[in-house]
Amino acid sequence: MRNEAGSPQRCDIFCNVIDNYGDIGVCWRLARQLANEFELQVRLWVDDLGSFAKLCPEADAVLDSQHCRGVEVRRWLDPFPEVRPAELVIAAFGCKLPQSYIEAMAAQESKPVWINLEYLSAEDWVHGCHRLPSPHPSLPLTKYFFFPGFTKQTGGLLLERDLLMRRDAFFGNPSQQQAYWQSLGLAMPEEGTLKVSLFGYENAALAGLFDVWAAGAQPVLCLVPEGRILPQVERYFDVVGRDSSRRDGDAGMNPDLRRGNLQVQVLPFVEQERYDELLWACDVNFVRGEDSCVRAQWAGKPFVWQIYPQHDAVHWEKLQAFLNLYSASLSPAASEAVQGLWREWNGEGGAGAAWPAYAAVRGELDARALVWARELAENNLALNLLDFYQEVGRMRAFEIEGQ
Ligand code: TRH
Repeated sequence: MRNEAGSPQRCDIFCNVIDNYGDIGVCWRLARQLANEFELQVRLWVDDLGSFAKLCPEADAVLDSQHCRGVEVRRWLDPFPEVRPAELVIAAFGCKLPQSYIEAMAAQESKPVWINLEYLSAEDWVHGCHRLPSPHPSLPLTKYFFFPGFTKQTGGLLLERDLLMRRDAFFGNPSQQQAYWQSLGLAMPEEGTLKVSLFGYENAALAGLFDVWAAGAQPVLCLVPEGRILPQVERYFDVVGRDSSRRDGDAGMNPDLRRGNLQVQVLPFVEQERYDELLWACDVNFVRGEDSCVRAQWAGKPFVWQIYPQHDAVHWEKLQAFLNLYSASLSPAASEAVQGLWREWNGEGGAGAAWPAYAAVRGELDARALVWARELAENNLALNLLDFYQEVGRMRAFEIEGQ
């Protein structure tokens, strides 16, 4: 908790949902953290409450205004209602704020600090753009670019105050782990079973990887949260249409999907706070997009990232930039294994061929993942945002004094 002099009291976060759950996922996480850890009054403006309700099932997607977990959640309507802007205004992922809201910001005697919170990238150019000001062309307002990232020259990553403590408590408590598996309707997996979570987009490499796991010597339990990759999983096991009673979320009604040494269990999409437990409970996590990728890093377990594909293929540069950073302190064998599997999983070709080399270096990856999480934890996005808010306040005071 910190509500010091110079800290904002109120924050407006604007979220325009483009696709999937990443945009709202990041905004919802940040909103909760600012409200619950830093005691800000947070209003989250969302244009797609249906997506929001997937992450926060207690939300009612038909309401224009509601309170969830300490956050005021508002439908982003057009025309936009007349409201008093907050002192801290966050436009997520470059979304365009309503003109009337911008004018209301400009009309405030003390101008809000307007932040453009950008997408996560490990590319070097981010260092030069983080915290850059962009003065409004006609109004007395400045917008600042704020880049999350993995190095000290960036805004860091979203990390709740108690997350790593809760994770370590889970790791150290077999009965908590057992309760978790029971909550999935599963027995605690036997010693020696490789537990994998698999959250992904459609992926041409899936069947090949499943084949390798099915034919391998080690039993693999693969947990697949319902979502875009599910139809492929069903095709692999030839269950399409056979189980017409299955509804989204009815994981318990899924047939037992097995081939060779591979068992697949489909899971319901859970509320956002509960997704971490799945990552903690597994040995290797396949993740996608932005937010689940960050959560996999906090889990301190080896992970495989399916990056959000972009039309102009710029995502390959993003992927490589992260791989360079992540594998810098790995042995050559581990670095090559990680790069091989990640490239394969992102569609470079091959299907499952890279798995054996990856499995062979898992011990090293396990150790590295924990250290990596500890290192990243030193750069906390929410704290950095609030520090930046104060810094802008000091800069403004200095400018006024100098006039
Ligand atoms: O859903 P995504 O593919 O979102 C993407 C990316 O963010 C991408 O960068 C962006 O450009 C694009 O959307 C528009 O993947 P992501 O970011 O991992 O978001 C998924 C969210 O869903 C994350 O907050 C975790 C959450 N989640 C749950 O709450 N419950 C679940 O059961 C699962 C599997 C995920």
